[in-house]
Amino acid sequence: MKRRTFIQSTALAALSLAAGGTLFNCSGSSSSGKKPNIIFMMADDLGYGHLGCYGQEKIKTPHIDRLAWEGMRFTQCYAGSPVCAPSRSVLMTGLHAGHTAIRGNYGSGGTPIYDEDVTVAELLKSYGYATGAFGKWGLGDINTSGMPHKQGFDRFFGYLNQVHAHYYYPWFLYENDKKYLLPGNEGGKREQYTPDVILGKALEFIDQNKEQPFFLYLPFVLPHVELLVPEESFREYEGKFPEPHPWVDEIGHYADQPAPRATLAAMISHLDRNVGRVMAHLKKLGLDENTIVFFCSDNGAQNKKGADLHFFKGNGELRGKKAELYEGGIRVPMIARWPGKIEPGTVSDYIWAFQDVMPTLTALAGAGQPEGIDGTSVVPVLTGRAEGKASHSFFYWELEKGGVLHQAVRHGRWKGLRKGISAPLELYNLETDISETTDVAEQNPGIVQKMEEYLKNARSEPRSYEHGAPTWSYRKEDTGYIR
Ligand SMILES: [Ca+2]
Repeated sequence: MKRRTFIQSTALAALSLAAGGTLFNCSGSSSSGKKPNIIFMMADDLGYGHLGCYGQEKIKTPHIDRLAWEGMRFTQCYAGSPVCAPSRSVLMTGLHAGHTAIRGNYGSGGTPIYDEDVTVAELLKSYGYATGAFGKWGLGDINTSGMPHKQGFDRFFGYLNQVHAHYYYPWFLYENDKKYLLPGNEGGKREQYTPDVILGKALEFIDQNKEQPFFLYLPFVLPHVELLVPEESFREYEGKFPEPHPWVDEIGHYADQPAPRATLAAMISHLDRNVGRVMAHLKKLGLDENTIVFFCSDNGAQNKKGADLHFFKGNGELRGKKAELYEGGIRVPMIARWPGKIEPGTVSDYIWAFQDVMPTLTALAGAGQPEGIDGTSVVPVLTGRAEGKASHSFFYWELEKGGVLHQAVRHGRWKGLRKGISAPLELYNLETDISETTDVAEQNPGIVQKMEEYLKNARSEPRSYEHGAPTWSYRKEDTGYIR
């Protein structure tokens, strides 16, 4: 049974949820028509340094930069995890990496969240929002409890299985629980670039729901590991950079790429144009003023398949990358734009993380703080009324790597990290050492002790998972590629 309820002012919605009855708009307020639309855009593996507004010099991202100029750009916002599935799990559940349902990129990419898990979409739906998710889901494959339309989304279009989302030219996607065929990609053809197909469906969702408040979740599949982009986008960067590392995929999982640098840059600029298309669509429909738009990434940039993290400074000055708990794995771009409510051109060093997204979005919808979660609303920060420097005294991340539990803590200016529960804690002062170059644990035994105390109770054991049989495989007929 779904069990998440709100602490304040939402008794009716809570009752409705608890009773498992029909969910309805029960705000009882005549102002319900003025609830802001919420668009939450999230790139995949886009690093802290990949955007112009975060210091990128080689890749053009004018539309996202414009969001930052017109809104608030955060310099210390953190993803839920350094990898895809748990980061999305934190985002959807409001529980941090030591409590949330999915703790790693398991198995075949389709490990589901359960019926008992309550998502932000379910809460917003109970508050009268139309809900849609378009892109890479990653929290439950076909015929599992984790499918988005069983987790609060009225409409879903895209990839259910996150390994399926490794491919930009597959021969099918899913529309709710139905296969949606892409004949232009059959037999190895590359005619239907899924980021654009998915965006088209998302714009339709906006059209269909323009008269009522909607929550549009856009987990983009760009610029994740495979390096492929349509020809017209590639041309913008063709020959612009030396290409000393053409990518040949030895196991044949990802496509080969002779010009990885130009392709990665083109993919990020392509993503940027798609963000621009969403914003232009909002303006065209007159929804621009009453819509709050977020843009972020699910984890730090990676360095595989010729993505050339160092050439582009994809994670800026941050140490590490995707799948690591150093800042490069978890600190991500985060921008919020809301005309008339968020002061344009603001840069905030407020510290917050993905577990805060659920309560932030429910607060925007006029609901109170959901009970039993780890997050807290940052709406007061967005509207310039916040006190304090962080949403929490302690932030927590974990990721099991090779059977060893890696953990990280942020406490004020301090960042702690250990590779194994019995391993010594590394300590960094992020105020003076954003690149985590110098371990200062020895000089600060009091901070180390405080963090180790916190870590004793920071997490619960993950529950058992039903990974299920893979519905996705690496067969060539599935990828649609001819190699
Ligand atoms: Ca990712």
